[in-house]
Amino acid sequence: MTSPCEALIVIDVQNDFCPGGALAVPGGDEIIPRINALMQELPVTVLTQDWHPGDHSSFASNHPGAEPFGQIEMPYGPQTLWPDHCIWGSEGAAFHPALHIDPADLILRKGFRAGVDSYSAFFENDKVTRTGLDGYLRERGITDLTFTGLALDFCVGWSAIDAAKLGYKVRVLEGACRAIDLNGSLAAAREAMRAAGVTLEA
Ligand code: VGL
Ligand code: ZN
Repeated sequence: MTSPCEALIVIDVQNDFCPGGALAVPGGDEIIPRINALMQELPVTVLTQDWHPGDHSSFASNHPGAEPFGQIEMPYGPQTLWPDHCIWGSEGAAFHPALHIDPADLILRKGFRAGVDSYSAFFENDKVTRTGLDGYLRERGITDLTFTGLALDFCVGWSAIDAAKLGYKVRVLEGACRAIDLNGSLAAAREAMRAAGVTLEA
């Protein structure tokens, strides 16, 4: 039995993060059947969508001379630069066609302000601007969160850590996630999740 205080959070299962996409995560599409099945088991499902304007500051193409996967200093701290991805309204920003969209109660978009990235589903990368997801979940009485999706070491990890800091009981199903693993980011994310009190399950 599942309790009504539980929600499944599905992070960024979009074409650009799947094989063939602009920022493809290896095996990104392999997790979709399990996520679809989980939607039938948990009482509430939230999907997130990385959703950037073309002039987004996380795109290397908007910084002359910069390369994807490099770093820049933003007013809010260091920011990894990415290939152009998940440009709002594009096919790359659409959910992968195999992902079941209909069971979702909420679709939350993030990263739509040009000047600040948003890995976490709760806070933008400045760590203060809220997306509104915490208010939504609280108002529905949800206390326990199960995270799945892409990428484990960026948007899933940052979201899970913020959720734990906000007081939710958090588990991440690693088998229902895939990672980018840039410069040791996967090991670092696992360590940071554990330190924040996130439970990592297969
Ligand atoms: C993501 C890099 C840039 C993610 C989003 O969904 O993990 N990673 N934008
Ligand atoms: Zn992004």
